[in-house]
Amino acid sequence: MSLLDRRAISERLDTESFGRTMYVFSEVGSTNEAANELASNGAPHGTVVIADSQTRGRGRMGRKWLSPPGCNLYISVILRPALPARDAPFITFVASIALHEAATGAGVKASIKWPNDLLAGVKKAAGVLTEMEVEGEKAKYMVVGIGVNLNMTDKMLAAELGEVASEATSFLVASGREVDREAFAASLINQLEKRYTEFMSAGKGPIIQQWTKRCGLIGRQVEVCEGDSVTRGVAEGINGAGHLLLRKTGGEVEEIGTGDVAIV
Ligand code: BT5
Repeated sequence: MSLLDRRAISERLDTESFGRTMYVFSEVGSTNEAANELASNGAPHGTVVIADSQTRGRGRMGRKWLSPPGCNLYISVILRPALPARDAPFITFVASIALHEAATGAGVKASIKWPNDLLAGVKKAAGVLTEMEVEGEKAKYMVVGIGVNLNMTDKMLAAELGEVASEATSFLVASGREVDREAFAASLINQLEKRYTEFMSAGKGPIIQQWTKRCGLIGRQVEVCEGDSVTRGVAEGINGAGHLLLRKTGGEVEEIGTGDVAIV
């Protein structure tokens, strides 16, 4: 089973701060958990935590991110942006754009699904989880975590992901090509710094534009589930709060703050 080679990642970085401090583990509970701990102990902006496998990989709202060894990428980056806490969704969008670019570079036709998924075809190949420590109304630090299924075969997806397998895919299954994990990790880190820097200097407008271009939901009839509530409408985009805009049959536009989206 191949572990990740830290040097093979480092030598491909063209960043200023992202990945300049980098931890590569064979196994952790969760890279987000490790990064949060490092951040609370003062780790610098741009610190990267990568693991070959996770035993407690997490998704949103207490869900699990299944994280077998030897095939995928689990990565978290510590950010210390001067940002209001309410703008955290935009860090997820920045990461999704970076992920989409890195996927395209790896020969995978991908699309973004609000709020935090990357699809290859119609199935989920990656997810983003942004967490933060808040101080007053500002983020003291943020941790953006990304899990990407890279080299899982159909057989591995079925064996490792159980009931989730039918909704999940990997870059290998989607493109037929094996991905060099270290090269992909470096390309993702490079993209993350580039997109993050653009966001911090140019603001939300360009991010909304770039995200919308890569989103596979726009113009489609979708259903958003949040607890017991289901909202249907045509996805039109996102607004400055990071909410999904749905045009309902009556013509009015509803803003959705959280939920899981399905194309219907
Ligand atoms: C996410 O949550 O999609 C965010 C996943 C973030 C994972 C990364 S890995 C590095 C870092 N460290 C962590 O501990 N986490 C981050 P959500 O939208 O809530 O989706 C979670 C759902 O995706 C689960 O409930 C499953 O249905 C599905 N799922 C779980 N593991 C999967 C996998 N490996 N591939 C595809 N789908 C999966």
